[in-house]
Amino acid sequence: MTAPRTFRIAGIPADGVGTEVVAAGRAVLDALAADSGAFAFEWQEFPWGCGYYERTGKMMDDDGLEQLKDFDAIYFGAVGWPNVPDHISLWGLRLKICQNFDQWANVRPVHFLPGVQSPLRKADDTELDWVVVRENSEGEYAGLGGRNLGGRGPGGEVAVQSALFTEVGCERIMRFAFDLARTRSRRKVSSVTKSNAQQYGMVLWDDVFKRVALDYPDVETESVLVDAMSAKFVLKPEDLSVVVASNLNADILSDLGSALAGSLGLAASANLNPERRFPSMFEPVHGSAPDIAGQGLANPIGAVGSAALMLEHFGLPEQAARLNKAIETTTAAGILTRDVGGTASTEDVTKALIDALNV
Ligand code: GGG
Repeated sequence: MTAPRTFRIAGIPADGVGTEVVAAGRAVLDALAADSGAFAFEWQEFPWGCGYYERTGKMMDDDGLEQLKDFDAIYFGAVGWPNVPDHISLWGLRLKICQNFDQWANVRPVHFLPGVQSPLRKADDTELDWVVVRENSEGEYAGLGGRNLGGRGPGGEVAVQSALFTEVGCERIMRFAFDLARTRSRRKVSSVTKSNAQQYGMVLWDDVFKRVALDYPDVETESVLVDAMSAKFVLKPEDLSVVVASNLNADILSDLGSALAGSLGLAASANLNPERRFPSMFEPVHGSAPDIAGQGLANPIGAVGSAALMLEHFGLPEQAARLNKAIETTTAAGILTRDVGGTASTEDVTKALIDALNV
């Protein structure tokens, strides 16, 4: 008998409901692995986050990236808590990992689930399913800028926040989006900018998009301004397949997409380093949700869907499909947390997902 293939996973639950959903995801993944007998997970959990910051003044260890770099993947919860300014917690953990590990492709599927009511009436009788591809390394999140002139006294300070667009950064995320479109039934990429107002970086984005599109004549394209795309998400979502956008625009659009699918609690994501020079990171789209944290109310489906994306990354598409099917079986049976209109706890949904693995 061959030994099961073991994947070493770094767990970083971090803050708030992150702890609850990572525990749920681990339980479901371990159940799947035990049942398959073909693979196993070796977990190491890291205590980083806002609680760690309170004790040490740091969101993660100074050599944290060194500690993470040889894992097969990172399974992340959520970052942010009222005791730490949000820009400190985000830059000290999630963005530190994404940027230093060059996880430049953030894949955020917008998936409509049976038994979950969408606020869109159209969703009742229209097949809706699209993916937001977020440029995850530069754009508005390049971290370039500064504050100065505080010496002028109250009201005199200035701040500059610059967005960075490079041809390399634009081209790689666009090729990723086109390659993804080729795997889908609707071969279409929608590129999103605000290039009428932002005439440098986003016009470069548009130029690169036109150039890259020439290499994919079999893929339909459109370029849409972000304001118009927000309206399209609501009014004509059946026309979407792959939506590629800059860091900030895609972050906002993917939250809109998950809300349209019923709840942010359902949305999965993968922060990929496609070259595999570094581990990729899998996390639910939602944040730490301080209002419901610690009460057993968190929806674990975003975290479990992210685990499915991790299995795909490991080259286990059948196992990923099993997880996704378990999610559909659970929601179709009406086992739903409060954010999607149910009364089930995090634990109830986790147990239902494990039971559904073999349905
Ligand atoms: N699991 C996602 C998460 O923790 N998000 C926290 C957050 O505020 N993210 C903002 C961003 O990454 O743009």
